[in-house]
Amino acid sequence: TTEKGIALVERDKDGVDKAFRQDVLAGLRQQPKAIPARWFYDEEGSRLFEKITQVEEYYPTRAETEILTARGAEFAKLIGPGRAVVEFGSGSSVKTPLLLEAIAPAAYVPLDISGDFLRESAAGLAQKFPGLPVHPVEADFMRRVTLPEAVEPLARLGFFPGSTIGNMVPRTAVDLLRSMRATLGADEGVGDSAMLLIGMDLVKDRKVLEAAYDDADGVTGAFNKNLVTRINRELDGTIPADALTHDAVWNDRLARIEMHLTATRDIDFTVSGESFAMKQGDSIHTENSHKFTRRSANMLLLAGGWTPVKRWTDSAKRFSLILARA
Ligand code: AVJ
Repeated sequence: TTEKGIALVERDKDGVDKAFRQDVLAGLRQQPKAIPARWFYDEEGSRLFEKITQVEEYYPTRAETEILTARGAEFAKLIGPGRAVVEFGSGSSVKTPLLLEAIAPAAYVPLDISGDFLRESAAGLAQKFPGLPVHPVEADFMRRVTLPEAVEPLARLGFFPGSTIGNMVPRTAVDLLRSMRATLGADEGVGDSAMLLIGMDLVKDRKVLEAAYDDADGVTGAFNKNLVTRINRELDGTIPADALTHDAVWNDRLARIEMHLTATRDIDFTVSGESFAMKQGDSIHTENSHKFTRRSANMLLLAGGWTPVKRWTDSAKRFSLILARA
């Protein structure tokens, strides 16, 4: 954790996030080229993602919200009241209140690397739940996080909705699940009872999946291409956006949707003064979104140190929400 007001993000003298520059340059040097999906979410990227959640073809947000709305009584019974809810990533406006309303927690601890998102979501939640202590922590939840002293005596529930775990390759996902165990204090006193409620999207017809990541209105395409705009603006890039097209393809061997930016002609460009080239048909791999079966989801959780307790799906069986215990 950091002290209040101290930014976690390290910046160059020109104000650019050092990790962003490093990830982009390293990713463009690779063959095939790949940039981590976390860099989509600048202000415009976050706005476009919100827009994606309302697109007809993009079902995950609606499906998960349906589960959270319908299963409140079951959450209450299995999780119980009085816990500290630790959300990995700042709460979205809709999902978190549904959970908090259902289980009557004793505290809410949103964790996020972005202080801005954190303050926004904490303020919104505090307003909706006037009696609930909210303790935002600015931290990188990929590592173990020390929770605020005030929640030390409380049993914990980790909350990780959205199938964000699906954006990680299995090795990284397992590392994260283990970090969550450590953050929630599993194996030490009160943490013995730690639980995790996690959203995981399901394997389905490839046409449905590909449409969800390549909607007819081009919102997801704009989201993907915004990464180029961000690189050109923040890293002094000359990538010709008009020569890159949005692709979303199901990789059946690895059970994931992959998003790419594919060159429609041979191009040369520079980023932060470094030169790069792409041949027509070469791509920059910008995102993986892994999809799970009941068994693959359970196996991933078990590998990360979590025992599945109960699983819910939406009525169309598109998305799963899984409760696990440490
Ligand atoms: C951030 C995991 C919810 O993989 O579905 C949506 C991001 N990318 N459309 C996902 C995303 C393209 C998304 N999550």
